[in-house]
Amino acid sequence: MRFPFLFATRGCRAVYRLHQKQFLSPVPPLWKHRSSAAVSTQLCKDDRSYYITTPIFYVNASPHLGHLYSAVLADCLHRYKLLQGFNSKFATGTDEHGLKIQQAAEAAGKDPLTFCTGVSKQFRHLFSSCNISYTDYIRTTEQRHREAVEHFWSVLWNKGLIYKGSYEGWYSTQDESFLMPSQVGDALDSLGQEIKVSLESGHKVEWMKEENYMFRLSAFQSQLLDWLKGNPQAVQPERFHQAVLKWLHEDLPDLSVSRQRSRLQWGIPVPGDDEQTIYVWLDALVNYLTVAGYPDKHNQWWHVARHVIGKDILKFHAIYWPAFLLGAGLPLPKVIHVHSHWTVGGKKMSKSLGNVVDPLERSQMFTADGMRYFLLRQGVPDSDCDYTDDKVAKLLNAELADSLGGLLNRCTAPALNPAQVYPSFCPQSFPRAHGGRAVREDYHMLDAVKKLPAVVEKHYETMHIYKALEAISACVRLTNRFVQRHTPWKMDRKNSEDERWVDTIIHISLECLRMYGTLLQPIVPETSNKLLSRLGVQPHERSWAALNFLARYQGMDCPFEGRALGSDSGVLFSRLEPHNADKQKPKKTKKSAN
Ligand code: ME8
Repeated sequence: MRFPFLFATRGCRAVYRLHQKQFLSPVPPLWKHRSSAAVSTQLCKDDRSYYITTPIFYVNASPHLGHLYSAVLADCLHRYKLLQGFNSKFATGTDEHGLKIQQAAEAAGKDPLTFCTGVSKQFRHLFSSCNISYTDYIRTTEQRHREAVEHFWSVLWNKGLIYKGSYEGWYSTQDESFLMPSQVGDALDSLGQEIKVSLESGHKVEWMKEENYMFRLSAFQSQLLDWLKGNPQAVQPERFHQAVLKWLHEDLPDLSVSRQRSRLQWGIPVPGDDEQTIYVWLDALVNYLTVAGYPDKHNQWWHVARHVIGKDILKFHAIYWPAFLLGAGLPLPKVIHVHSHWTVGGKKMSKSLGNVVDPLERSQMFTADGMRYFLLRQGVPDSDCDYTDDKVAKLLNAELADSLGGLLNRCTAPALNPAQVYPSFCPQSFPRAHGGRAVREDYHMLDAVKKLPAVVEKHYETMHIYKALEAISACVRLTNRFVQRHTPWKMDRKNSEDERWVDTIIHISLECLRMYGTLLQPIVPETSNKLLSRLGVQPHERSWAALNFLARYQGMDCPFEGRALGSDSGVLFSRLEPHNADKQKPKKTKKSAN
């Protein structure tokens, strides 16, 4: 028996009283340890560990564009950290318990587990189609998760942080959320009848009154404020950090953490009380610990946990979750990266409006890399973005097919590069001090590309991926202009001075392309692989540490100089027809572009 002390409600009360005193002494502020000057050996080792998660997705319906967005963001951060030599763990998965899922399974006429397995597979299929390189896929119906949740509950219980009480108030099944009266408003349903809805999500709410278990959330208000004030990077971007601070200055009542089993059967029973089911959000949040190896082996990963979440679930992650963790005596997440939402045609995606974008269909239409690039290039974490197929096609044509693809095509085409090599750089043609054949704009471009890895790193770190892509795209344009400016195709290779200059132009352009290909690996892994392979860059030469731009210009040896290019496997990225993207088969790219 795992919890002999928890088998009767009465027993529970006894344990609660026993631990009241312990609870009254403040829970040590664990987040402070991590920023303290005394860095232990263990922490030094952990410096190279990285743990990133997506929200686990509800299986009441098929995946939509927003789900893919969360997954692509986390995948990008994971791949970026791997490039930097980190030992990175990346978890995603499905949230399978709760009333909403119970009702969806009933509506589908299936038993809940069969229903969940079916939809969970759809998420997995989407993620593998889009190269989401998770290292762990968790389902909350797994036994390992049940054990973690039961253990977590028992820790909170033993510390006197959970007590039996009664809850009366509003509940939104769609959001699986309890709401304060101030968060509820009036609305009309599709039949014109008056209903109450959540002001935040617009979902219907119902009045409920139940005996259940309560978590002492109110006791954590000041510790949560201290944590946020002491860690201004804990919730990013800043506007979401401010939103959480604002909530914490309002009333923070205790939280109901169970539902009566008679209403909710599809969930983990409260240990020791079969009449109650654990609240789905407590169950779901613990998934992050389950993957880390909780309760026995989570230390390596739990110190370095980062969550990527949508703005709709901020309160659960930045208030409930840290409070549960503080209660359980565990470190808090290092960062909660929040992103905004995708709208479609200016409206929230919804089944009733019929505007839900199927990410699998779109990734077949635009390719996996195409969708990844679009979402990361256009998605702004701070504010909502609108999706249209037309925008996707235009962006991909301009930046991947024409600009990047065109540059690669120019510099590797046999007409300009007959020897099919990474040609030599000539320091006399392009001296460090001005005076050769290079002009001021060329030096400016070199400077911009040299600084690019640091710029990209800064933006990847704060999940402002679109800014990193903006910077890369601006550099690709500069390199195209550089080639355009010097018109190497007009030069005569029989003239040795001209030949050295043409080779130098191509050498520089290929070095630029090598930088872009390396930096773009977390965004468009297939396209980057194609680009780097064409340049002859070997897999072990594609890490962050290998980003040594234009070594010859610095007076050092360049390992690529004179090396044969890789084989030509066709256009880098095929063009799409903007006005009819959904019916268009990919076409060949333009030969060259700016
Ligand atoms: O909330 N645009 O699951 P969920 C961008 N199971 N992202 C969106 C989006 C949109 N329009 N709509 C949803 C749950 N998302 C819980 C999470 S975690 C312990 C439990 C993204 O299936 C966004 O990240 O409703 C959101 O937080 C996530 O999908 C939730 O999906």
